[in-house]
Amino acid sequence: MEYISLPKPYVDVVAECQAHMGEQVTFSGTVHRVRSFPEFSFIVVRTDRALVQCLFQGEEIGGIRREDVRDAMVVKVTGRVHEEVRAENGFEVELSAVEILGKPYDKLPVPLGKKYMGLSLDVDLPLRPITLRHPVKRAIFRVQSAIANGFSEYMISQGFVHMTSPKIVSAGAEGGADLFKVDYFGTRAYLAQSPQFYKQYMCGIMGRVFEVGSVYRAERHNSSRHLNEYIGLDFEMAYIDSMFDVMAMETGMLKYVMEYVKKNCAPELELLKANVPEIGESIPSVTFHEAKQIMLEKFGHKSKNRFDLDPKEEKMMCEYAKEEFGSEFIFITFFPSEKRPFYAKDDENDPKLACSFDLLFRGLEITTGGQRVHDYQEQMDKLNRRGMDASLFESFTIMHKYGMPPHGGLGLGLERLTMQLLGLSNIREASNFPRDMQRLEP
Ligand code: AMO
Repeated sequence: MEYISLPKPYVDVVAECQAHMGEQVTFSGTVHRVRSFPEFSFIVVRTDRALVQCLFQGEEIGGIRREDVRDAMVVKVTGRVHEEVRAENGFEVELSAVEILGKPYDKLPVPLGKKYMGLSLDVDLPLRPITLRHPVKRAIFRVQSAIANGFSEYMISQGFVHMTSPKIVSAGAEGGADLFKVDYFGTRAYLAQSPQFYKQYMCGIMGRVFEVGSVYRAERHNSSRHLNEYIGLDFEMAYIDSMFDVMAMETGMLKYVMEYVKKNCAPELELLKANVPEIGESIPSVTFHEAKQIMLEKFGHKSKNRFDLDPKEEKMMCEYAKEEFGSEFIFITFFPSEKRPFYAKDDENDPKLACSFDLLFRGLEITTGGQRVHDYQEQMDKLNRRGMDASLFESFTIMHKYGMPPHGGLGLGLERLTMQLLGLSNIREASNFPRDMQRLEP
């Protein structure tokens, strides 16, 4: 029998080296780049987060020959740290021992050691287990992880409970044809289009809930803003007075997330040359109707879409928000009810409009949200008005039947937020292993 004790603390190699100048350190990583000179080589070791320059003097260290150290070898190195202003992070490690932990069996298929690899997506995506090792590529996913963590932290601080919802479901929540079918032991099932129903149920139970989870859309848009599987940052909150409470919560959350990213990802933001937006006390908001007017008056643009904004219009409204309010975000509210989902609450003053909003950021919709129908009769009437068979939605309307608080929430696409924050031109760059119409691997 053995006892397994607690783990050793995680060591940040750069901080450890900086704290031990002039002393010996040991750490592990992968050989990122080797630059050889007649008497010595610079071995740049890629750790979990940084590149560390190591100096290999002479022809051999402890049986390891200098000429044998090559790209992609996984090593454990020991050496003395000393200041070196020309090296990344301002120090260098003069090696005294090298242990080989893993080795490559072939030449790397991409130039990982270069500052920028300059790969097209067609070359990059099939090789993602390797290309994501590149410091610039992996930085995107450190930032993405921080966005999700900042989101979770803020939600928890506001009394939200972290929930999970099933991804194999019997019906779509968002309507439309973009459902992936699944054979569920001989019964037709689908991959969840959103956690919509479940977050509504849970908000009737917990009051405030959030989820970070996979969302599946079988849409056939092979566009730079659509994925067939993405990560949704969703929340739902009870006892709201209106959808404006939901929008205020999103404003607070985004402000927190941006600060969180700045605090936790400074090296990555620098590497990616990212510009984190400033969010003040509020985000400007205009109604859908006002947006159409603004586009006509300011841009001479007569919109053809009666129900939504198209991508060009989203850009226009962001340009307007930047010029008029100095904001990189803008809410659009009160969309025509007809094309908003059946669970959206209609405006009491004008039932043709839904209490539903989108949030645009740097020219792209990143969020949809709103107030939901919470009254049973109102939900049944809405289903009937739309000619939907209410009996198919009994497992949804059961919550309304037995009383629900006024509530609302939103869904934010993690990859879209990452893409806009980092100025990426294609959403696939913001998904580590993207699922699109052509891609099921890796
Ligand atoms: P909606 O369908 O607008 O709303 O989705 C919410 C947000 O999810 C992101 N998104 C996508 N990201 C990548 N690829 C896609 N194919 C894709 N589709 C959507 C967008 C979008 O704003 N249940 C509602 C939300 C709510 O009201 O709570 C919903 O799913 O960033």
